[in-house]
Parts: sequence; C-alpha cells; structure tokens
Amino acid sequence: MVDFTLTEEQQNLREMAHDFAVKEIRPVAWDYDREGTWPQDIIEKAWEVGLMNSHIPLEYGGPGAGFLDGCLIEEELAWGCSGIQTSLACNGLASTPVMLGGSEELKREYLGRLIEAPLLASFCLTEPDAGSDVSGMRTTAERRGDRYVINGSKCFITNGGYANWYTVFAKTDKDAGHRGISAFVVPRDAGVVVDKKEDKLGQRASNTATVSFTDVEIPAGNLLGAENEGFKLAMMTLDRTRPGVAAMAVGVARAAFEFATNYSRERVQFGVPIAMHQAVQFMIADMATDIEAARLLTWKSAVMLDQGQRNTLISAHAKRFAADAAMKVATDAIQVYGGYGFIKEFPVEKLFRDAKIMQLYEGTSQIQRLVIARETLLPRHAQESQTVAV
Ligand code: COS
Repeated sequence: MVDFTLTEEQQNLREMAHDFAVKEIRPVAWDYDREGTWPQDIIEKAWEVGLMNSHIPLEYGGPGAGFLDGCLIEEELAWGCSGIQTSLACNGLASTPVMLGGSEELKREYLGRLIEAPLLASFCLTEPDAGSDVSGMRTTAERRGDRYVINGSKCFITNGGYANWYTVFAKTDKDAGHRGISAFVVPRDAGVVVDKKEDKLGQRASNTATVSFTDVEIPAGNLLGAENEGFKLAMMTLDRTRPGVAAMAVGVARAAFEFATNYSRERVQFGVPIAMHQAVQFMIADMATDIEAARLLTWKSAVMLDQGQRNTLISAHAKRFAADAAMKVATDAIQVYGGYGFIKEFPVEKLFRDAKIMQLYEGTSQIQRLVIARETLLPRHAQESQTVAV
C-alpha cells in the first residue's frame, strides 16, 4: 500500500519546525541575509528544542529520527530561511560518514559532542581543483605509526569557520584514483586553520569557508571505514543527505510560491488583481505542480532510506528535480512581482539568490543527471553498497 499520510508524531514535528521558522527564523532572515550575520542565536535555540541532529541514533543520545522526519524539518526551516537552515543541517552531512564507518569509540565521542552542546561539524570533501571530480583531490593523509598526518586544503566548507570537528577526505594512496581516498574525523584543535570566509550570492547567513591542514596529526583510530574506502563512504553519505537538500529546495520554492500567490491577489493591473489574468495563473499553476512533484520525489527518496533500501537513483532524481524546481519557482515568483521582484525591498529576490545554490551544492544538477543516467543504464543491485568495511 502507498500511503502519503504522516503519522501524528510526524505532523507534530512538522508543526513544531514550522512554528520555529515563523517565530525564530523569518523575523530576522532578510536582515541576516543582508548583513551576512552568523545565526549563532538561532543555532542555540534550534539545538535546545531538538531541531538539530535529528538523525543521531538514540544509542548515542540523539533523537534517532528517520530520514522522512528529517525532510519534514528541513522543508519547514528552509521555508524560514535556507541559509540559516543550511547551517542547522550541516551536522547531518558531517556526521553521516561517522555513523556509517566510525568505530564505537569515535561515534560516542564525536556524535556525543553534538548532542551535549550546540556544536557544529563540517564535511570536507571539495577542493579548489576537485569539485564534481572527487577523485581528483590532492589533500593527503600519511600513516606514521599510530597516527595519520594530514596536509591540504578544502574549500566551500559549510560551517567551516565554526566547526568543532571535521570529516575530512584525503588521499592515502595518491596513485589509486577513487580507490586511494580515505575519510577521517579531525578535531579542530588538532590544528585546523580557517583561511577564508566566502562572500556569497545567496544563503548569506550560512558560513562557507576554506580550511587547511598543515601536518595535522590525528590518531589512526580516527579513520572512518577501512583505508581507501573513503570515496564509497562519500557517495553513500551523499545518497543519504541529498533528500534533505531536496527538502530544503522544496521549502525555498514554497516560500517563493506563497509570496507570489499573495502578491498576485493584491496587485491590481488592468483593473483587476493580476491573479485574474491567465498569464499569471499559468505561472502559479506550474509552480504548484513543481512543488508537489518535488516533494513527492523527496519523500520517496527518504522513505527508501527509512526502509533500508539503496536510494542512489531516486535521491539524484529528488535533488535534481527539487533544485531545478526551486530555481524556476523563485525566478517565476520575481516575474509575478514584475519590476518590484527585482528590488531588495521585496522578499523574492533573496529566495532567487538562495535557490541558486541548490543546483550546485551536494552535487550539481549536471552531476545528478550523470548519476541518473548511470543508474538507469547500468543499474546496481538495490541492496549493493549499503555498508562499508570497517
Ligand atoms: N554508493 C556506494 N558506492 C558508490 C556509489 C554510491 N552511491 N556511487 C559510486 N559508488 C562506487 C562505485 O560502485 C565504484 O566502486 P568500485 O571502486 O568498486 O568500482 C566507485 O564508487 C566509483 O564509482 P564511479 O565510477 O561512479 O565514480 P566516478 O569517479 O565516475 O564519479 C560521481 C562519480 C561523478 C557521481 C561522483 O564523483 C560525484 O558524486 N561527484 C559529485 C560530488 C559532490 O556532490 N560534491 C559536492 C560537494 S559535497 S557537499
């Protein structure tokens, strides 16, 4: 049976996240965007009420919520402000490799830190010359006795300037391409240096930084999964986090759609509200369909994870479709506002800027298409690669 009804618990969770977005995020979102204000106050409040780290299992002190539950939260908070929500959600990205490949000791220590205090963690995969092409990374981790020594630099790191610890991908075998990458937990106090904070087009309240590692030594036990299994760990992580990005894209699209529909009811041209003109109605109709379809794909990609199924294909469908939908809906929302949509005094230009990153981070829309084409032409077994060697 296919049933799209949320449980009472899920409905309550969604309502709670929505209330939080209305009371704590929306009132400051446009100011924080303008100034590029770091939302420390909101992070602390969200952590306090349990809207962060929803994915951390009960055994490590977390709420142990499912992937669909996480998507419900992500859509609502991103409806409030996707920049702020990106900062709130990033712990999920950083801690997924720990949950998938960390030793018991690592999980207790590092997942525990996120539960005990409103701390942040970052996921360090991208480098200046290795974005879509993950295996082109140059950061190295050299084994010396019971330590690894890390050297290199990572860019576009969400929350990089504020993280307490980092999940870092590095080459342990420089000549082995994707089979020479390993993943590690690196505490900030091991010597991580934050080099640069980016000044961005959108999601300006989130922190995006370059972090570098110069002879940063960590215990060998901080390796996640087996040595040289890091690429797979990164891919498995992205399969699990792309539904959340898709949910955020739905949240941004919904926000733009609501502003546009309300405005179309008020703005009078040719003697009637512009909502009476079919040209505008068709734009509103297309926005509504895109949002509905994007949410269905998002939920499907999350439910598959909750059912323990491999979701690589659907996750890429969801991320690609929802990101492109958010961009289109935000663009059309400006169109509905006409010239006013282009002015910073009105709300939709922020959403247009925020939507753009959805097509870029956690895999561009082109990378999602590449994954979709591969999974369609050369499908992998549904249960394949659900675990990593530790
Ligand atoms: N789950 C588990 N294993 C996976 C996997 C997945 N979703 N996708 C690929 N793999 C495995 C493959 O099975 C293959 O294993 P073997 O070494 O046993 O052959 C290996 O990983 C390599 O796979 P593939 O040949 O598909 O890798 P490519 O180098 O061609 O690259 C893309 C694959 C381009 C899809 C990948 O590099 C990617 O996702 N890039 C985008 C990265 C990204 O999203 N960056 C954003 C920054 S992170 S916020």
